[in-house]
Amino acid sequence: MDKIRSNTFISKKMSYCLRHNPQKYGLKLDEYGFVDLDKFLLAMNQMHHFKPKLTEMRIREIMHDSKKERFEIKNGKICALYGHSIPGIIKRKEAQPPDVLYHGTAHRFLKSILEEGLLPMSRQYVHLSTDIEMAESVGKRRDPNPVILLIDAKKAFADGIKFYVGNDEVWLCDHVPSKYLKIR
Ligand code: HQG
Repeated sequence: MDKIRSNTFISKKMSYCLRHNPQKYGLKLDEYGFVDLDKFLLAMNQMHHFKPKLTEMRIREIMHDSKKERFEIKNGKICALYGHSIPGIIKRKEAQPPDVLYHGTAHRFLKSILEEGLLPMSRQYVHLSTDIEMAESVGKRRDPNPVILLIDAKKAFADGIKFYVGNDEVWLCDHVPSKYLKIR
């Protein structure tokens, strides 16, 4: 297995555990989505029998090599920065977003999005990007020629809609009503 493939493989297992199913690994996330790194490593190795064993150094290497900032390690703990679907809501820090944010999606979702606004669907939050390129790559997961929506985050924030920090490029929101959306 080449390195990129194995990075992706490990990263996907980490995301699955930290975003969607820590329980399956015998782990419980705290209210901000963190879990003790030692426990995480033990559980990941027990479940997947990684060879060589998954270590903190290997995880840091994967994080460093990735284009996306998916995880954070802090005070001996690790968390996923976005993408959660577990039942208990993971708290994120509220902050003032950039004036404009972007969301890439499939044409087939457009009608419903323009009616209902952007909804979290199976995740805990709506995911918004700080730049068009990122929104495009997110949208391409579902449509080879995705629709890019511009979000008037300045107005939405001024109107009291809450925004939360994912990482430097990903912002989170509970719901974006369609009046703040414009098709690029
Ligand atoms: C759509 C990946 C119908 C929404 C990505 C999206 C991102 C609606 C889909 C991150 C709707 C949900 C998140 C409505 C929203 N009607 N469809 N009212 N509101 N949708 O995967 O934002 O690589 O849960 O447009 O790259 O695509 O895994 O969200 O198409 O950063 O780290 O419902 O996950 O990151 O899809 O992706 P998702 P997303 P990783």
